[in-house]
Amino acid sequence: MKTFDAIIVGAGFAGMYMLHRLRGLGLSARVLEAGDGVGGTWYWNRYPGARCDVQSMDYSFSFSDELQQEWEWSEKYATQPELLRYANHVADRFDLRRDIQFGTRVARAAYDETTARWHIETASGETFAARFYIMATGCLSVPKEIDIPGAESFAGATYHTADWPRDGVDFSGQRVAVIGTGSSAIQSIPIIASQAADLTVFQRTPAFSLPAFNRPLDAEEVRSWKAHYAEHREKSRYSLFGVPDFPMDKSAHDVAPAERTATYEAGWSGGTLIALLQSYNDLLTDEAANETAAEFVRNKIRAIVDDPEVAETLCPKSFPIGAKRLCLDTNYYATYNQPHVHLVDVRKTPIEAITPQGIRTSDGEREFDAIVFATGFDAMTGAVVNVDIRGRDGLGLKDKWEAGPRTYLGLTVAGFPNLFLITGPGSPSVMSNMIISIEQHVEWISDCLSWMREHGHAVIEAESAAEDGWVAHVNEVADATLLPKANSWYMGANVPGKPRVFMPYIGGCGPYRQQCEKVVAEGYSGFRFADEDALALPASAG
Ligand code: N01
Repeated sequence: MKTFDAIIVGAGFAGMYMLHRLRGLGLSARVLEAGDGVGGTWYWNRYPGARCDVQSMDYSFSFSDELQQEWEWSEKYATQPELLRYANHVADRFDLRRDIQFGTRVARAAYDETTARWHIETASGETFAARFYIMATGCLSVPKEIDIPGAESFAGATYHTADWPRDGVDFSGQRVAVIGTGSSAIQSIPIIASQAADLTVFQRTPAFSLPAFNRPLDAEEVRSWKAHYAEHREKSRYSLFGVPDFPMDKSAHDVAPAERTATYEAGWSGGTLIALLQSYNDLLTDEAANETAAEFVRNKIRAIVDDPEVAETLCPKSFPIGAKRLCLDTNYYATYNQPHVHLVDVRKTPIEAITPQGIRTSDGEREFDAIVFATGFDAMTGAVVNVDIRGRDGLGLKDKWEAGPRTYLGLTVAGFPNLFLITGPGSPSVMSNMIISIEQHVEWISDCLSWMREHGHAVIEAESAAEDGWVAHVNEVADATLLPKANSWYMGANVPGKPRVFMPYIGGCGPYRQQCEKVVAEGYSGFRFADEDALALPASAG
């Protein structure tokens, strides 16, 4: 058995930065990564058109000024290959690879109370022991199971956007089906349409998508951005979504319709996820206000798509705008104006089965050469509970989370000493620029470990009462918004049988960061500690 101070699972942005920080503390750490390269999301999601939807200049590490000054992004929204190059550059620049073990999937992790150590076992039976066990496994890393009968019977090629072939796929001359219309589909459909002889999109729920207005970055813009990086990053850290906020001092009801439309037009033209949503301060809390923005976007869809029936099918009407993740696209709606692109509304004509030749819906069978599943992920909890994690008294994390994830600050779990989650459920994570949230969590964890060392503590565990309070707060904040109204993956609603609980923290990156800072200022309130010479934790106060 190999022994380290910390085992980190995952070599995406979170795992890489965690390793860098732990090294800075003089701790020994090993990263275990299932893939054979760094990059996490950007290692796996290689589908055509994959890009970040937070601007590249924001969607990058801020912890090293040298790094952010030297790296050159070529476009407003970087492509997957460029993001993967960036991840590799970070790994090389900080000499991370020597502590990353690739091709290693963690299967089990159990806490041993007598030694206060985690015992970790990989799928191939290799074992490790570590004082600290850190899950840096990402929020969208386990593809949802294909729940359509007959999927395995299809005679043609099948692809999942989240597990795309390395060498790419050329759909030239093929009849292609895409199932799903979330962000992955919306980014890939225009590119697949440009290759395929015929493309049919099977849509269950239309998504709201805004234009990215992607473009190359010009040198002057980059120079100016870099000159003000420090100030910009600080604004991002204390913002709602991890990028500087737009001022929101008015309700959508406070202005005349013409002014509102002009404001939405400016938001639409901004080419970002939040410009339109932050037009007014009540778009995510007031249904009537939200409807004004939703209808503005529907009218845009109606103006872009030539066939009124197709346009209406593409218009989302079953949930408030912003309650499911907004998408950002390049030519998505206009793609449906091409004669070889077809849309099937599977709410009207449900998919009955995948057959050897194609897809059968209630109105007949269509034949395909290839099917692309863009059907999403077992989000936020999937990758964590995929590992059999056992805390005190053999308690399984999967069992503890049976009715929905429970964490303190999205960082720790009562009953699981010395376990940390990076961007876990109950933290802003997917509601924010992930990199900003990753940095905040990694820094909080490394500062905590440093503080524990100074105070002679070997074990940290969240109090049950603190966890209960945090879970109640996460729910209360979510319930004050419109977000729980949608059947979204935020709610676990996309995975049959998954508990319906709003998983991320919607209170905003800045307010969340302040709460984490307050916990530290109060001497890590809500946590209890045990020292090296008395490893058993005192009884929980909760
Ligand atoms: O997955 P999704 P995704 N039959 O869950 C449909 C991030 N991301 O991979 O809504 C028919 O959004 C499903 O329908 P419904 C981003 O946070 C970021 O696209 O469940 N349809 C839906 O339309 C994003 O939100 C970027 O009714 C079925 C689609 O499949 C998250 O990842 C790019 C079905 C799944 O959409 C997930 O996005 C890509 C079935 N049986 C992703 N099962 C960036 O730009 C599912 N669907 C950074």
